[in-house]
Amino acid sequence: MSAPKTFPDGFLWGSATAAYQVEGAAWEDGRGACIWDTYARTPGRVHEGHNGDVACDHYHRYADDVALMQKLNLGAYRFSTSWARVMPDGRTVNRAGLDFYSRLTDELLSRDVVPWLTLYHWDLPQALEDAGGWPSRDTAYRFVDYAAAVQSALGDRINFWTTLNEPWCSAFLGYGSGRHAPGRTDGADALRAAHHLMLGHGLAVQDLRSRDSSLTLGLTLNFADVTPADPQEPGDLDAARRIDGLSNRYFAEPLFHGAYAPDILEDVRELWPADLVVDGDLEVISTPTDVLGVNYYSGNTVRGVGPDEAHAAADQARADGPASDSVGSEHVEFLALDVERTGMGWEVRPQGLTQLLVRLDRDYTGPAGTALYVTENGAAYDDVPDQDGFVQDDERLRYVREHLGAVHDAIEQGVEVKGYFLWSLLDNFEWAFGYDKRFGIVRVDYDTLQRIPKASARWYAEVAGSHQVE
Ligand code: NCW
Repeated sequence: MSAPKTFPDGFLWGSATAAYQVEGAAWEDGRGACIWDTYARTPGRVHEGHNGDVACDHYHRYADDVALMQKLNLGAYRFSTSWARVMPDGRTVNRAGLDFYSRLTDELLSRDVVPWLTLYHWDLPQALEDAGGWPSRDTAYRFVDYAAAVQSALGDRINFWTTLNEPWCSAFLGYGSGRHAPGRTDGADALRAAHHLMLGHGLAVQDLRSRDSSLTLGLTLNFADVTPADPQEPGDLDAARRIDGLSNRYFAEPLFHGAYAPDILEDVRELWPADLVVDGDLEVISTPTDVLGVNYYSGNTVRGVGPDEAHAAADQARADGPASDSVGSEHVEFLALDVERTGMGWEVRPQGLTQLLVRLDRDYTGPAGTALYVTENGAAYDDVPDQDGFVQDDERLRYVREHLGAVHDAIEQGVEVKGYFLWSLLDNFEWAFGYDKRFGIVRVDYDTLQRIPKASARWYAEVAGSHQVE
């Protein structure tokens, strides 16, 4: 048996959720409609027409959920606020909505769980989508007003603030491939959305900083491990460069280097709206931040394909996963290799996380003095509960153990990673997959809404309590 891996003092052990995925109470206390309410009601968009109306009912059960976190030795809870709860029309503050997050924050603090707040986890108020959504520049300014409203209610008690979760998904899945709300499919709009999300991020960071210079501010990006099918083959190397660029560097370059990378701009040249970037935008977007949240789950092996093969590859790609039919993936085939996969069909690649953290530290966060946190990692599997609802989820436990080992390897290589948030605390509404895919370390019985910790939760509680992975 190998020696236990001990994590540094102060390492934050947490779990994560998002408002639309867990809260439910979709029409209570004045909450307005968000784009996921609409998308989920559009036939054919979400598995079996599921929606977030009830979800895990966290809105009413938050006190029990926080008690459970404490029982599981969790030191931090990463949650998101629902813009449509705080501002039902995207513009006007709803006090009752803010009050929920105030109660949740107080509950967390009373149980010594550090609150980590994400302002936007994909649930744009429908009223703002109707006014143009993220492809409209005005949405970035509305986001700043929303951030300010949340800060004025909770800024006295919350230190960690991240603006956006995975803007790649909001822009490219929401406006490019249409796999996520609002389900639009226009490549140029996806690029507009991406730019305005980042602009909103930068403006919000500046505004929050001016309100309270002591806040810890940043955002969370999703990253993937992208490898060429044949590293000797120029076409495959270029396919890997392209997908790495569009998924990993698209946001990191403007944020940390104040410019879109020339090779990526070239890849999307035909779609690029000439009037998109206004003077000064990139200075705003690259406003220094304190933390970068890293969401990492998987990776892809890619192959370059000629124009003749491109159509067949595109058809295959639609079956292959989120990145494969998005903007810029033309002429790239995502290989369906016979390797270990999770219940989402995502390849299990723990070593990719070590490489990613080392690379981010070298290319972006190290020079900028920005701290790294893994803000999401975890896995969905086809859980089989016993008669009491208990799940012996050995695969998930092994997935998390291996990825924590990968984080530890990065720390041993000198990368300062300051925390890890397991996705997710609870089984929840998994977007287009509805309640069919379960990421939780705690099972939710959707008939009774009972919470039943799985084997992975018991194990993670020991890890969080001891700061050690055996
Ligand atoms: S779908 C997705 N997820 C899951 C979701 O439940 C959560 O809200 C998200 O933050 C689990 O974690 C995130 N992320 C999409 C990942 C897209 C991967 C794209 C790969 C690019 C090569």
